[in-house]
Order: sequence, then structure tokens, then C-alpha cells
Amino acid sequence: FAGTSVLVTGGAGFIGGKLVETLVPVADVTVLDDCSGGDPESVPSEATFVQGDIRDRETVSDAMEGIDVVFHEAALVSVSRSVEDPLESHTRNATGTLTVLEAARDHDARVVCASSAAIYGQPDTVPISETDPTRPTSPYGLDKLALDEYTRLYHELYGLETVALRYFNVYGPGQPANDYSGVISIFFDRARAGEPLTVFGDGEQTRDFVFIDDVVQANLRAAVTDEVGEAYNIGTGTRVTITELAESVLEVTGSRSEIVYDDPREGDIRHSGADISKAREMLGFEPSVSLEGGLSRFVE
Ligand code: UD2
Repeated sequence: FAGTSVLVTGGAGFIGGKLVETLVPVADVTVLDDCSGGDPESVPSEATFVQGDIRDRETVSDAMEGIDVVFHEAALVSVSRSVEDPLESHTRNATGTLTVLEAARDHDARVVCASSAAIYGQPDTVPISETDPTRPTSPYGLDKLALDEYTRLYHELYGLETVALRYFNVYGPGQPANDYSGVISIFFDRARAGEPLTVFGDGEQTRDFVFIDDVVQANLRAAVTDEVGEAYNIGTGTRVTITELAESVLEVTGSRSEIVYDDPREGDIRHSGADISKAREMLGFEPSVSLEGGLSRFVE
């Protein structure tokens, strides 16, 4: 990446922030973030920070000046908020992406886009491969599907170098632990506070949790691959139940919190897990952090 200029949208957020931290020592980094979710204080001083909205064409175009690769991580990440306000989700997640792609077309920059397992909705079978049906169950999922399809279409129509990375359940230290965030950061918060860990439903639902460092790895590989115009599942290929997860969090933290069961969450996906053979073969992606290893990184 030496001599490369990169733009990270959402670079003040969880995934974008980790990318920025990784790239700052080796590349020229610009961050574009409106700080609706992220923290401006977290942006390292070595990076150029533009506070602005990805829906604003001029802001995005200015930020893209001289950029070789865009990591597009800016999004309204909450599924429940997208259900409350579909239009806000659409303008941020779909229109915002289109604005980024348009600016990239003007500046001939490669775009690596954060897509999501949410595009698959409730899958018929697991593990899910990229060719499986897409049937989103939320405005968030549908907007991510639009993002995903636009990245492909921009390659086909305009020859733009694009890659979509379909993230499964991303976790790691630094992920915010509010109602909209991932179960792992919520469980750690509760375990540390000695409060009960609430499992929604019977706890037998499964997820494929992928550690943030491996998501960064996938992005770096996508930035240099020849296999563009493609979408890749980014997970580990391994699933755990939410009960097993709760038990592992208690073990790692040594917490004596109880595990309690509550009503299932409305619209919850039963099983989710990635078939990552395409990312393995075409990107050379190989997850390096096991769930045990990733969870232990929270207590270091
Ligand atoms: C993930 C993504 C979401 C979207 C979706 C697509 C995160 C944070 N969310 O939602 O953006 O891509 O996948 O399907 O990665 N749970 C509990 N107790 C809690 C919190 C959650 O039992 O306190 C359960 C929850 O009911 C679910 C599982 O844990 O079965 C995972 O929940 P989540 O909110 O971390 O992620 P998910 O898979 O619903």
C-alpha cells in the first residue's frame, strides 16, 4: 500500500476505524465520516479527516480527489432503526453508496463496499453461498442488497473496479455495546457488570462470528485482487449457538452472571453461517482468529 491514497468512509466507526488504524502507517489515508455513529476523536492525527455526509455529492467528490482505493464502510448499521425509518436507511445505505460509486467513476478509484449477510434474509440452508437466494427481511437488508448489486453493475457498465464484501456477524473490542450493536459486545458488558446475559428465544439459533482483524484482512485483499466485480461472503465458516456463546463469554471473563432466557426477538434469523470457499479461492482470504481467540482479546 506504500504510495497508495485511500479513502475510508465511516472511518470514525468500528470497522472503518480498524481499517484506518491498519492503513495509516503504510498509506495516505483520508476519512469521510459524518460522526452520526462514529467518534471523531478516534481518527488518528496522521489521517486527513473530512466531516461530512456521504449523500452529499460535492463532499464525496472533493474527498475522492487523488484517491486510488475507497473502503466504503459508512452506513446506518441498525436493522431495527431501518424498520422504524426505511427512508433514512435507504438514503444512507443505498443512495449514499450510489453517491460514492458515482464519485469513484469520476475519479477512477477502486471501491470495496461493506455488504451484509442481511441480504440473504432467512436462509433455506446453511452454510450460505453467494449464489443462494437473496430475500432480505428488513429495509437494511434490502438497501445492502442494492449496494451489493450496484457494485456489480458499476463494474459491468462502467468497468469500475468494485468488490462487495458480505460481512457475517462482525465482532471485536471497540464495538459499541448499545441496543443496536452485536450480541458479543452486549454480553461482555453485562458479564463485566455482573448483570444477567439475556438470550432471546431458546438460544439454539446459530451465527458465524468473524473477528474484526479478519474483516480488515478481507478488505486489504479486496483492495488488490484481480477478481473484481464480485461479491464475497466474509465469515469464518463456523457457527455457534447463542447459548454456547453466552457460556464462552462467562468463561473468558470469569463472571458469575446468570444466563436468562427471554422471548425470541421478532424477525430473528434462525441460522446464519457463511460458505467462504469463494473468498478463500479468489481472494486468498483465510480467517485467522477463532471465536475463543477473539473472545480472549476482549479481556487482554
Ligand atoms: C446481524 C447484524 C445485522 C444484520 C443481520 C443480518 C450485527 C450487530 N448485526 O444481526 O447488521 O447484518 O445480522 O441477518 O452484527 N441476542 C441475544 N441477546 C442479546 C442480543 C442478541 O440473545 O442481548 C441474539 C439475537 O436474538 C440473535 C443473535 O443473538 O439471535 C445475534 O444477534 P445480533 O443482534 O448480534 O446479530 P444479528 O445476527 O441479529
